[in-house]
Amino acid sequence: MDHQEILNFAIHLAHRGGAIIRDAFNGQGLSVDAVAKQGNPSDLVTEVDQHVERTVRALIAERYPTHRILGEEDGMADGQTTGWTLANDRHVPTWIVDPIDGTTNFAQRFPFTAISIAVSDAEGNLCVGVVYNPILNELYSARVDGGAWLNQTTRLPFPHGPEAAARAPQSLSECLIGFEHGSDRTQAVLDSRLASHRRLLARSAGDNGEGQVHGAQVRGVRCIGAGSLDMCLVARGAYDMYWEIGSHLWDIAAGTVILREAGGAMLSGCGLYGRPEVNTAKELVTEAAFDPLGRKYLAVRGAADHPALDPGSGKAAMISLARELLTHLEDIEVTRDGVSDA
Ligand code: LIP
Repeated sequence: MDHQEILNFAIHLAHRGGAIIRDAFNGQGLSVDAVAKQGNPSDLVTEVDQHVERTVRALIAERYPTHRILGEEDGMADGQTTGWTLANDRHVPTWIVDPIDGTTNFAQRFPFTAISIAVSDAEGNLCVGVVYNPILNELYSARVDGGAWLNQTTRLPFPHGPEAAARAPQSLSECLIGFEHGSDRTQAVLDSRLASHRRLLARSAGDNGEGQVHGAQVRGVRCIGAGSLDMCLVARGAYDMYWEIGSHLWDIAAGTVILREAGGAMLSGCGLYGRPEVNTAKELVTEAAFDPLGRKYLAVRGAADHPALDPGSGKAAMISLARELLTHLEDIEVTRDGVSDA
């Protein structure tokens, strides 16, 4: 597979879909009116999501008729609803399309919304990713071994280069964290997420007058409502990490390629709070343990190596901080993508 050719076509698709999104956003095309998916008012779809996905699918099928396509709105092109894998015995690439990530933002005309397109090879390796915010005209793109780019001209992370690259923070109190609340508002899930959110913000140690607190006291938490753009903010180096349980492959697939090419890492976001038996199990929080279909995600930015330490020390320090972050976050049970109807 020619990664550059696929990337060029993915960028073309992102511009085609992005133009439809921008026109609707500006009141010049389809309606931004949203309806609730499966009766959940926190999970929206618009006619623009559907039109963009259909347009992108048709263009891919015309150019690469044998390739598999997996989209947020219509699932697998061949109708397969369970048993999804990226690796496949047809030996063909898989396109992973989120026509509009951040649909709530789009419907509200809040300008953080994007089309996200990724490609994995037949062995299941994510190798091309494009995330395009057509409202702010920011296009993030990457292919394996080609670096990650903003608008095809600015290398990520930003600023780039050995002198400019950011060092690893010394503690969680120096970290800015992307955190999404997702669309599952059932009480147990919401309680768990809010408890995790609170623990991230709470003072790191000591008595707050109402008893002992043991939070992470991170520098700040942001919820922008679009997982693909959260991923790109980590790739840029604007966020130190982004955590979410419950989002889907199409929210993070393109961002995974962009983040890795920017020197960062994707890890399992499985929460470790209240699970002392696994708090020290380093094998749980490694790049190798990341499951793209697992719906538990922790994205970590790259970091410059410490001058006195071995190459790779910057990334290792970030992964170590990521493990510590997970000890403040509760796990939430979710069903893997493609195990039941998505
Ligand atoms: C949304 C994400 C958001 C996440 C939601 C949902 P959609 O995607 O980007 O960050 O919290 O669970 O997946 O539905 O707007 O494409």
